[in-house]
Amino acid sequence: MKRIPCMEAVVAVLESEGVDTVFGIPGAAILPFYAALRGSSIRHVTVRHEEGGTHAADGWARVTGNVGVCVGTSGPAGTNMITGLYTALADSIPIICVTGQAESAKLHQEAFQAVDIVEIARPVTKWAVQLKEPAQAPWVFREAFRIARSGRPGPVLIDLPLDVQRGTCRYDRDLDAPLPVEVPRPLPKPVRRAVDLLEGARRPIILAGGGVIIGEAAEELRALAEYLQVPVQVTLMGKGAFPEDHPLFAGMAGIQTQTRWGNAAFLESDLVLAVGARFGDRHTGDLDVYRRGRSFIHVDIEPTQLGRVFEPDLGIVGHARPALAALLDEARARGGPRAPGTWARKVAGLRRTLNRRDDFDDVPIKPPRVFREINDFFGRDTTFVTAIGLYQIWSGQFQATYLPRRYLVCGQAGPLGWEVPAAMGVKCAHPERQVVAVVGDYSFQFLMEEVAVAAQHRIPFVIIMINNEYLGLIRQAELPYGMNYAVDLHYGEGGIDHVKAMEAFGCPARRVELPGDLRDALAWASAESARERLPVLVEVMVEREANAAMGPALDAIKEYEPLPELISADWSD
Ligand SMILES: Cc1ncc(C[n+]2csc(CCOP(=O)(O)OP(=O)(O)O)c2C)c(N)n1
Ligand SMILES: [Mg+2]
Repeated sequence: MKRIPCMEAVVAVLESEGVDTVFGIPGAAILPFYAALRGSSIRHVTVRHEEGGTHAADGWARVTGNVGVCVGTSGPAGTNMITGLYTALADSIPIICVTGQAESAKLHQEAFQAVDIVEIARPVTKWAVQLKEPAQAPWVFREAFRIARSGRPGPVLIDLPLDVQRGTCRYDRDLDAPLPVEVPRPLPKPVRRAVDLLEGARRPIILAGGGVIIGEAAEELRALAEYLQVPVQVTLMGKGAFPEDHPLFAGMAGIQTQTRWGNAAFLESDLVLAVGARFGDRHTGDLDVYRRGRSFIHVDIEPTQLGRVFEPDLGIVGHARPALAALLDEARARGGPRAPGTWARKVAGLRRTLNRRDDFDDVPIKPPRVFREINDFFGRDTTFVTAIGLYQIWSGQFQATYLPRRYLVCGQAGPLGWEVPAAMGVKCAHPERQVVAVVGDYSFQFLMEEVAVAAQHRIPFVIIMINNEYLGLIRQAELPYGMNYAVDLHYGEGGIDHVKAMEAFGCPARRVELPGDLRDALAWASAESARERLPVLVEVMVEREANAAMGPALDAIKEYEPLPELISADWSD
């Protein structure tokens, strides 16, 4: 077998694993890898910060379902990747970070930019490993892809000392292929028990988490819900697992990203079938309220997730797709499809009556109005990207999503700045899709340097900024402390002029202050970004101290805006 530079074998593995784009920054300690990359079919996008590279790889992975790759040199490049690794671990996103490293013999000598990145990355990865032998190079990478994809997906870090990178190995790409990934099927007995419970419940709901999207199980979810006429809720990470205009859609329960009717429906339910959901604290709020009066079936691919937050009445280990399919098969074996009953009608009634207003005409603009315009203007196929802040909470409450992998949010870790690089990763994966990043003023400033990358590589997307010139979420969190401290970003005429900042990157931007101008601005940004092939910003100046509806428990959400008048409804048969 031919002997080749081991980094060429590694790049051949990347190609065969379906990687067409990598995000990174070269440095002296990773140049043998870059030398191999240069001769490959893979596109390298030079980011402006390694954290941006990890989030771009993460965005690419969230929409392709494949493993995203980020590359950097030794020392600070790897430490800059830690937030991205943590984000990917928290949200079960498969990415591989590749770091250069000083020569093996120098690692104990405080060499320039030699840091023990494997130890630093260990708690935020599924596997962190240093390559020791050139002969292992292709196999360590194959295993990294297998680990990143299997079970609950997640990140891997591979550290490459310079001397090992320079080595050779025997490798023939024609004799090699990706390693198989197991798709665990549920056992028949707990599936039968679950259907017993579903049939016995009077007011069941299915709770779809991010696992339904990652597991490509949206079709199976819909078929099961329709067959048994069980209303479906989604978590924030599950947004898109079920079309929000479906008659069985039951909204979102939660203490932040929730709908009023979602919480009401959840509190009325007597059984929750949770699939690929982890009972995150921003979803459950106070666990006594969350659990009281209902039983839980918890389906998860990762056995150690069962019982982690609270003990379910029934736990089922399995991949979301075969698990939902098995539940449907079992339901079918027991009888024909159900007709919509009182419970499904009641949920539909809650939806009509218990909502929130988004039709405000106020100046300054009230944030819900922005999301009304976003829902009206953008098509169902649009991919939205958002991170963390009040703007994310309004987005979760007001934005409608219809398809899987169209609503991307860094739900658990919530690193500010995630949107711009993640949107870039999405657009690299799907150049034909309309991509929209919804950002806060502060979050945008976190990694705004990545706009330069999109401008250089002509990666177009729309950025909609909800600008309150505040660390708004933290300002609201400070209310119970009676303070407004260290959160105000306002200075001069209106803080940073983001329009000018975008223009400095060579990108178009527009500022909107009146609600009536929103639609035009969105249409302009959408057309302009497609025409110029550039990121385009719409900066929306909103009411500075507007608050989002939140609370400590599902039954204790504080509303800050006037609610729609209650329409009386007759839910009876
Ligand atoms: C890296 C990081 N640092 C700090 C925080 C804490 N944090 C959460 S939201 C927020 C303020 C966000 O402000 P902005 O982006 O303007 O959104 P807003 O809440 O005003 O809508 C901060 C500081 C965080 N989530 N991530
Ligand atoms: Mg803000």
